[in-house]
Amino acid sequence: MSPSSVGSRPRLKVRTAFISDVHLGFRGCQAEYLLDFLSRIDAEELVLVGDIVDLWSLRRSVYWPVSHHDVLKAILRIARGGTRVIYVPGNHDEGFRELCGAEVAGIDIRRDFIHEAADGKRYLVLHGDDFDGAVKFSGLLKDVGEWFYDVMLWLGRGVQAVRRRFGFGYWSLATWVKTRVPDARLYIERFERAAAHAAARHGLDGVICGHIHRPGIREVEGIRYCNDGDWVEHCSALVEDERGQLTLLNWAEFADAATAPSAGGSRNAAPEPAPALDTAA
Ligand SMILES: [Mn+2]
Repeated sequence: MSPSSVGSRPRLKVRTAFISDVHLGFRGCQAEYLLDFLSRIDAEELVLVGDIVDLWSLRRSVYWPVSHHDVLKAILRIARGGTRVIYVPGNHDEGFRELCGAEVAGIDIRRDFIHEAADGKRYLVLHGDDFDGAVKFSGLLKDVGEWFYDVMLWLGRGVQAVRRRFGFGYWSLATWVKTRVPDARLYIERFERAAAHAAARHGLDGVICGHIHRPGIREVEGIRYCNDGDWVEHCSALVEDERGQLTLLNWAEFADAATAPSAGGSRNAAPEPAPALDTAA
């Protein structure tokens, strides 16, 4: 990964960029940060790891601001510009799974696939809802959790507006609350193990997924587990450089630092990607 400059806009050159859990059509989607990311990334391959459009939320109520539409346009523009774009639909955009195996507007749609990194390591790429059965949460907890998640995100937007006004960086109330729930940690551990086991069964070196809104890279039982996070709470992307090195980017932090250099000392330190439970998944 090497930052280069085109005019005054710095661009980030990567071999592959993985993003997921964008949730277009859902009020919690951080579309502005994502538009900034898409306009500044220079990737040979862009992988959309599911839950890009939130059909569940759109079925409840139609919410489609210009910025969400602009995200789709930006993705199509990237595909036209010569970047290979692969789309792996998730559970919130499950309707698109019918198109798996097809190519639409220059975008390859896949249920899952194997990504071979520049260092020869092979990764299973899938959204991650496949592991919900292994993680097991009761229906009631899931319903309450979904409602609670919406309320947290709504309250969080108010807090975020105040923080911005006073020059503080991005912060997620939902994440803050969930890191304090012991069950959330257990859920994440079970999910990570299930994902690692799936990669091991296929004889692969690692797994790349999303779904739980919890960015992270770690070794789980000898398997490299990578979660690219989300654009609701974290504004995170997983990127691979020319040597096959995988890194997580926190784009809210990156963009805030780039656009508000004067904020300097008043900004909070980089928020460590914190456990987040995708109860809305
Ligand atoms: Mn999901």
